[in-house]
Amino acid sequence: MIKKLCSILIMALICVGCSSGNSVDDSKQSVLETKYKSIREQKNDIGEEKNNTSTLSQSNEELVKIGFCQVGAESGWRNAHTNSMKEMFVEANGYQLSFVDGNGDQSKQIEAIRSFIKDKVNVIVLAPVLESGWDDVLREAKNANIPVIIVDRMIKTSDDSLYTCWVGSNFKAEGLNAVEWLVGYMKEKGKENENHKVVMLQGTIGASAETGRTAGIREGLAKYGNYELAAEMSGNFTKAEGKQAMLEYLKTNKDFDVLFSQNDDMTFGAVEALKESGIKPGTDVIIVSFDGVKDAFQAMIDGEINADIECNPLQGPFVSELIQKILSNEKLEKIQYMYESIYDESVAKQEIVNRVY
Ligand code: GYE
Repeated sequence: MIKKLCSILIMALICVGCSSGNSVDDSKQSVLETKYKSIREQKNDIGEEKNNTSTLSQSNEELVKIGFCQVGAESGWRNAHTNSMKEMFVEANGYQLSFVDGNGDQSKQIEAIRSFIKDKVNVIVLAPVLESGWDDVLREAKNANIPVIIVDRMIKTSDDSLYTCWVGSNFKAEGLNAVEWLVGYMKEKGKENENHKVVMLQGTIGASAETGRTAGIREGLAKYGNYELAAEMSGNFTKAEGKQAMLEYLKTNKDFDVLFSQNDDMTFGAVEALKESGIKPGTDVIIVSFDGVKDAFQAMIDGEINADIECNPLQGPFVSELIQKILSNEKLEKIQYMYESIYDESVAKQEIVNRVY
């Protein structure tokens, strides 16, 4: 009986993320999904169904006023996140949206929250640039009885009652998964016993997407004796700064064979920097990137990126569901993780057609 249940469970896991079409290539992706699912820490993934179109039932009631303050527009991932929210929070779905682009600046975000409070919005949605420094302004929102949903990056606070709930990614699990993919890849290539020199390009220092991925990568590598984390540098999650940081490093160091780059935009910059320095990305240096935007799938097909750890930006429908629950006083999960997968060069060609961002 237990055996049967196990095989049903394995079949169910294998089906996660299956796309229609070529079954041989689908099964390669299934193997990746099954393997990494087992080291994911989260229990309550959401966002598994690609085309979740949950909307508010239309009525003549007043529109729900949402104040959404976004991090900025630093990356392809960010633009997909903004679009997912803007597509959901339209009048046809019963919403009136005030949108503020924080331009990567926490003080601008704090100012935006104060203006949302002043405007008496029904719900505040915040994608915080940094983890720390939110307590004062969130207390102001709490005193004004306005629920706050944190999205994407997480905040650090000693008082959990300052936010209603959070939707985002398990960044540490993403970092751990990146290392496990690398170790598996080296094994496949017969290089598991060689010494490897690793460079890590980090996102905005102090953002939970950076702190989580950094912690996961460090912890993952520390389990093995033959991976030296030779350098860590920030490219602030942008292509230009990623390229600049890489060029700077390459001036004095060229002897590394692995690059973890904490988002695709920085990876695109690093790929340019490596090429300009006469190093073949994807061959001389194995590159593991994060996000999984469509252009990164093309780069995997072109052999310039080896693997991509997906980070799911399509959060609008889930945030809407949470808002509905808040408005009808339903019980909700405080922490919800998005469903995410892992892709590599062996599946990129089959999977690129399924990418929606
Ligand atoms: O990886 C990066 C963006 O917080 C998960 O921020 C997000 C990260 C994403 O700039 O591309």
